[in-house]
Amino acid sequence: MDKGELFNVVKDALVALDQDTLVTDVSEGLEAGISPLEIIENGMLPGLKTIGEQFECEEIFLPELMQSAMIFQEAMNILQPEIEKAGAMLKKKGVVVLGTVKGDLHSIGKNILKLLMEISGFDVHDLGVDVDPFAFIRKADEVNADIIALSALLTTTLVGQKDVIEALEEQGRRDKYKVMVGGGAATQAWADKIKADGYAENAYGAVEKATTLVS
Ligand code: B12
Repeated sequence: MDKGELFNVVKDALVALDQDTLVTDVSEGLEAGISPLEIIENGMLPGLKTIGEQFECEEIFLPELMQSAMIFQEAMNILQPEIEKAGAMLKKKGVVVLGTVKGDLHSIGKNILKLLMEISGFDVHDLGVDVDPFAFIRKADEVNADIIALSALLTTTLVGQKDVIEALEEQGRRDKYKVMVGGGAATQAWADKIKADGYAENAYGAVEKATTLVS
């Protein structure tokens, strides 16, 4: 199987919610020497995108959506240790406090961002999902962070990103931290509107932006 075929079977297995096939395909890809990040980027994320589209046009429903997230995580459990090995020796670039904003339970993109930031040399403190605005600021104070990174996937929770920036402004220390926003619901226009310091559409762009912000 060549790379392109492997990416397709990985995508198809995720869309079919076929955990056994997905785990086998992902393991075969690694054995064939394909980079775990490429498997995520070109196989698993396109699969998740299709699932999102199917959910939107009501071809599948919440139980399938939840199952897809669970299966995605099973495959990540195989890929993640391989990715981490590559980043273990890096010099630290900066400290990041990361989380998904209040009311929002989506974690997949945040977890990918965390992984990519860590293997790029950032020290990442992940607060998880459904995080209160003040919890971000408290953690940033505690660990002397450079960046607060806020993920939001729902249009209804996007406001949680603005809340963090406003809380910092009200405390008179907006300049203490660089605030980055992202996740499926965020856009560059939104980031500009709330005066965030950085936005990126994907995790690679986010790492580039974070690197610029700390240098
Ligand atoms: C999986 C999934 C779920 C899973 C989440 C499991 C988990 N552990 O994450 C479950 C089943 C729990 C779920 C629940 C819901 N979901 Co949902 N979900 C999805 C789905 C299919 C994939 C999301 C995902 O992981 N994408 C892949 C990741 C990699 O993308 P990402 O998060 O955008 O992250 C990338 C970038 O944005 C960036 N990034 C991420 N964070 C950050 C942060 C910063 C600072 C930066 C710079 C960059 C960055 O890097 C990442 C990698 O490149 C999407 C559809 C879609 N196309 O996105 C719907 C989707 C997000 N969900 C949706 C909805 C409606 C819901 C529910 C309300 C459904 C319901 N009726 O209950 C609930 C809400 C629950 C809640 N309170 O949060 C809608 C949102 C619509 C909207 N615009 O508001 C979507 C778009 C589906 C749709 N098309 O209708 N969901």
